[in-house]
Amino acid sequence: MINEKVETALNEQIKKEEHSARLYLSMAIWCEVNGYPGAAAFLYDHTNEETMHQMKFVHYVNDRGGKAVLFNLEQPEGKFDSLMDVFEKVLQHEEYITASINSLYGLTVEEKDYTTGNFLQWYITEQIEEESLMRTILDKISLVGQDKAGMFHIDKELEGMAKNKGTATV
Ligand code: OFO
Repeated sequence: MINEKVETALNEQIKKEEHSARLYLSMAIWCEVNGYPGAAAFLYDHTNEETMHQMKFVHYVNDRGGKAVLFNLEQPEGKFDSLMDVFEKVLQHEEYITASINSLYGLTVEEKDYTTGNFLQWYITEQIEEESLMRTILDKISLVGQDKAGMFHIDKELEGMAKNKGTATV
């Protein structure tokens, strides 16, 4: 049985993962209507990933004798200055999620809930990958600057990355 403090913190994380999905969906929509179909495909794909992250938490809380809770969510940001702005915000958001997962892990150590700590290992590894991926994309975007041909190429590359995962929804 999960303790109440850990259950509450896990439910907060469920909310954050759901917000992540909505934020990336909002970014995907912006990309799609602003001429970046590849980036849109990548972010639609990432929306699904965040929903999967949320679902893993939901099942975990319920399986441990707790109850997953859904909250009201704030409206995600929908206006961006550029593709660079979008991916800067993706990276910022992932850093925020990493900090949140780490503090959740810290709580499980404090509460001696080693089962949940073990469950969180998957997220800790996932966050390393997410941050590294977003940094790589951001570096590429910075490198091409305003160059239209370079941007077109990056957009194509992002489309390929979404399809490679096999879960693209556009
Ligand atoms: Fe759920 O990892 Fe991104 O936010």
